[in-house]
Amino acid sequence: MTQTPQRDPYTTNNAGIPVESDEHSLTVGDTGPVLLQDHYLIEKMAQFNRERVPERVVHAKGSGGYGTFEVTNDVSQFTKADLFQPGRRTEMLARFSTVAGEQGSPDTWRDPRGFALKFYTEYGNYDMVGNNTPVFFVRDPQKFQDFIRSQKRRPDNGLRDNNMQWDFWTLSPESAHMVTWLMGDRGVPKTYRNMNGYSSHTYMWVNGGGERFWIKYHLKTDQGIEFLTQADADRLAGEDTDVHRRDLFDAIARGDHPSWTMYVQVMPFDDAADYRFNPFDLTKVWPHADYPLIEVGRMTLDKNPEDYFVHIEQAAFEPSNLVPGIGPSPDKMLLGRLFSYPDTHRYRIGPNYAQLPPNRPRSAVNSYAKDGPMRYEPANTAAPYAPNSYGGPTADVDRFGDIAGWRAAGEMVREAYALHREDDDFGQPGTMVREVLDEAARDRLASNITGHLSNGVSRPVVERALQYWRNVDKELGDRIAGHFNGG
Ligand code: HDE
Repeated sequence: MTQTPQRDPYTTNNAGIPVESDEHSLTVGDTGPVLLQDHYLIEKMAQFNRERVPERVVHAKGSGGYGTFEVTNDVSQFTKADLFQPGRRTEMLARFSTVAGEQGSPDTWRDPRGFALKFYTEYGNYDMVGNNTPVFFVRDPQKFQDFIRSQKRRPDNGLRDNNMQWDFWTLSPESAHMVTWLMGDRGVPKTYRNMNGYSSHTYMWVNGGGERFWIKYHLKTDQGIEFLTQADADRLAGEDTDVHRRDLFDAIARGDHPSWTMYVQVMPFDDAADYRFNPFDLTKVWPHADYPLIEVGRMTLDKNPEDYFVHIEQAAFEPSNLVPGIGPSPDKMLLGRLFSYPDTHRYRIGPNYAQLPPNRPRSAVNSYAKDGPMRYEPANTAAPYAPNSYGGPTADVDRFGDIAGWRAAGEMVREAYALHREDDDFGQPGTMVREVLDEAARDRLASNITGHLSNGVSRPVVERALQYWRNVDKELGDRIAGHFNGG
């Protein structure tokens, strides 16, 4: 029997027992059966069969790293959140992702990019789970599942299908603003380091005096915004499927630490009721002229995960992780997400996902949760219930009892936002096309749309798309129509 020379450290099985060989199974003679008592071989095969957890239903392909967030400006007049107090430095984790592609899909497919942050604060984990766009395709959580199905693979042939995408978008005119972003330069960033992040949603901030504000986060890349043309993106998809993952990992490894400056737009609480449009509508941006950017701090990523699966695949971001001083807003999409994320984690990585290394708070956890699969932190053993008279934790109502909420009353309804003067679908994307993009960016937008629409989209859906773009901007729509009508 040949053996590799002995080395230190020696291989063990999962129970720490030294193994007899890395290479040879235990058999009866050299042609004999493989023996059941080769428990190391059996452990290897069984473990291997269980290596995969389900990929994320969206945002499956991602990359990430650890870093620090440091406050650079005093925003304590707007929030008492510990991580935003002057001088604070907070450790954090970031994960960037594409949305519709699977784990092995190319990084350069046209898609929004996820921008998920987890801050390990003194008072538990704060998660800001945003995108590289300040708006989204739909404004009601009822439509999210349908939207995603139009982006993913068809049930019959397992193929992605531009016809489904345009069918859904053109029947959902609220998507126009986001589709303008997606079809423009921001739809394929050059690298993850060259894109901005946005909360997209409005959140509430509460200061030490109990005063409330509506806010939106912007994280501006310090590396500068850069994008890929469709031609370069297509080429890179073949040349290096993982080009953005590689870029982020290599940059951090060589000490070229990427950073982003965080800003907020702050809206006084009472402005919301009669602002021009519903400020909680996720398909709208707040004009900077009305609510300018206020600097908060800088996040810098300086540490690669030592194990991709442990730290990035098992990372569980959840918009419901809001710490004292930060609350939700009436944005229906955000309220839907507060349920959805913890639910998907329980399914994907198990009900005790909060104990996994990337999700474990760095502050005390004194919850009354107990048991369940793969539990390894002990429960409150003194008394597994509250209230108790055995010294178990009690909620500190004086310090943490205030609710970051708002007054709500009325009939139960199912309806769109329509109470504010500018609650429309096409106004903001039209302004973006005419006033934000320059001529060259408009050219690329028109060409990206034309290319996408020319790939398997049926004539009636193309017709609807031409009208959709004319609604955004007459000239842009006519220009795209010219291509299809031989003009
Ligand atoms: Fe997500 N989304 N989403 N989403 N999302 C998920 O959670 C969902 C939405 C975003 O790096 C899932 O852990 C619903 C908006 C990011 O791990 C899932 C709705 C924005 C990531 C889910 C939305 C996002 C996710 C899949 C509509 C930007 C990746 C796996 C109500 C503001 C986080 C998971 C990471 C992931 C649901 C809409 C961003 C299924 C129901 C809007 C960055 O729970």
